[in-house]
Amino acid sequence: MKSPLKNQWVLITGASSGFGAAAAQAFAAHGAKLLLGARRVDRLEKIAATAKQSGATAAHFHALDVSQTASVETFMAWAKKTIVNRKSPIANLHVLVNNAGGAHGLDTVASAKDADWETTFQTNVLGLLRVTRAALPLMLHDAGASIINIGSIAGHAAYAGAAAYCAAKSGELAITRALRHELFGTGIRVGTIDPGLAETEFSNVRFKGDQKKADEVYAGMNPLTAADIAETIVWVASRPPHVNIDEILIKPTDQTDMGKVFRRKA
Ligand code: NDP
Ligand code: 8X3
Repeated sequence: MKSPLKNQWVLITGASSGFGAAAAQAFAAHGAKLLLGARRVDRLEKIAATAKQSGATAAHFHALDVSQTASVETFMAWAKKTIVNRKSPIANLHVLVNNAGGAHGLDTVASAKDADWETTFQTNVLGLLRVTRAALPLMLHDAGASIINIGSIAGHAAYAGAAAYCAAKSGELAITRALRHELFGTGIRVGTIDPGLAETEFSNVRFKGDQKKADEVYAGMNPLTAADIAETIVWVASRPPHVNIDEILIKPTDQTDMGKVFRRKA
């Protein structure tokens, strides 16, 4: 059976690692056409090449820093130019995956740094808003298009050391819900996928390159994988146009709550 994503344009932010890179491969397997953005362009180049081998009808990439309005606007102008050609004169972005983001530090409010708070909000909250604002003119009404935001279990509960990250992911949830109201009647679908612990580069980034600390986060438990989330993103995007998957909370079986993780002894 032909996938509803075949030949459809899919834009993924934060496609250079983790969920975004895995989503590129998962959409590629459905024959989608990819627009990939992140700051590490060398990585995007490799991911786009692999996606083409995995079945992507097209795989293009461009530098994107979601924390900078000018970068988002340049990126989206490039995306529009890439989509629009003589055969298809109207931009028809089918799926926007707002995935770029992450946590910076695990410090209490009493000891955290402005720079970490600012990066957290610039990427997870303002970046999501900027990219969506710039992408909306490229999305057709009533064509089964989707905006899929990546939230977190951290948007549903709080834990010590993550005040800014939890606030940012609560913000992502609020933005998703507001957008759902704003786009009501356009046929553009809006939803959020909110994962629990998943082993990607997330913890390495949070702990500023300290891989030992990052590994401890997943010690003795079976975390989610990037492929698990990519599969979910593609499932959401491939529902029939009248179905809007609003919110999904997805956790490892070994995690029931933020701090409640089952760990096997070595
Ligand atoms: P990774 O660190 O593996 O990937 C993060 C991606 O975001 C990278 O591609 C990175 O690209 C990109 N990114 C970060 N900052 C920017 C920026 N300013 N502009 C553009 N791209 C940026 O982590 P994950 O794949 O795990 O994270 C993806 C999303 O999932 C994040 O929003 C994260 O908060 C969320 N999440 C993660 C969970 C987990 O446990 N792993 C659980 C729940 C949610 P580059 O550095 O090249 O710019
Ligand atoms: C990432 C999951 O538990 O590290 O959003 O905050 S957690």
